[in-house]
Amino acid sequence: MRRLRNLIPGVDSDLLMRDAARAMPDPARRGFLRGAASLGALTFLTGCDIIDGNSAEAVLRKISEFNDGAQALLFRRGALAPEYPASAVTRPFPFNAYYALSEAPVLDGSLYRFEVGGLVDNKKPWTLDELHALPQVSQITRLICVEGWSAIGSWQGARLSDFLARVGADTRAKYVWFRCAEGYSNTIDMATALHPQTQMAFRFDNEILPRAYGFPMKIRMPTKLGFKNPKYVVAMEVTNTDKGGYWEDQGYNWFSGL
Ligand SMILES: Nc1nc2c(c(=O)[nH]1)N[C@H]1C(S)=C(S)[C@@H](COP(=O)(O)O)O[C@H]1N2
Ligand SMILES: [Mo]
Repeated sequence: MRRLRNLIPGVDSDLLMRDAARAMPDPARRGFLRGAASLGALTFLTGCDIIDGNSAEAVLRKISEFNDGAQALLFRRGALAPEYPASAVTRPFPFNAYYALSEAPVLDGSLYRFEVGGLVDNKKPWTLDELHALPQVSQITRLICVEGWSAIGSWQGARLSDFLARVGADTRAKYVWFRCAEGYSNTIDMATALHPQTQMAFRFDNEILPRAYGFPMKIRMPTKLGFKNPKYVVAMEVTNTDKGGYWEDQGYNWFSGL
């Protein structure tokens, strides 16, 4: 049995697998963790031969292929993603998008207005100063990208659940949709939107969010894969219609998390 070690240079594969295992059905997860998170165990549990797929990407893809319905059943409000000490933060933290950093959107913070729409009482747009004045929380969590890497980052911002309460969102609605400056988008389920670790992040490592990581706002949800975490977010809509998203529309597993 080949151990999932050193698949991604600099990343502790055991920790990565433990995080990833959270997306599995419970008996499978326990068996998987008991089996010391080996690639052989994952092959056994998923019934797929991924031993030749010699990369974390293949493993993560297998996990994300669990169908959305099965994953939704697994979701337990309050199941938290692991948090880490400040010393564990990956430096430099990677930039990732479907384009190079030189093409990343450049937003003017003073002109920025966060648009709020759909099933909410108050559709007033928010300035950045208003958003920064919301109660702030901090998290040091792992971002896992389906492309086969993961990194631990430190984000500060407002709980999305607090914001949804403040704008009078109908939290019986099924989804929250986000639109980004360059056209990227995402739909998440309401349970994830209300999750205590789902954050409107305005800072990375206690500094204003750099352009690379989504200035002025990234929606950070450590219970979901990296692509479900939109950067350069300019609008939000509370809705009962699944409006899809950039990667979801290209066939990526919609739920992609726990
Ligand atoms: N607006 C926008 N958000 C995005 C993306 C993007 O291309 N555009 N890429 C996603 C993907 S695939 C990942 S892994 C993370 C990467 O975040 P990072 O650059 O802070 O590491 O952002 C996600 N959010
Ligand atoms: Mo990603």
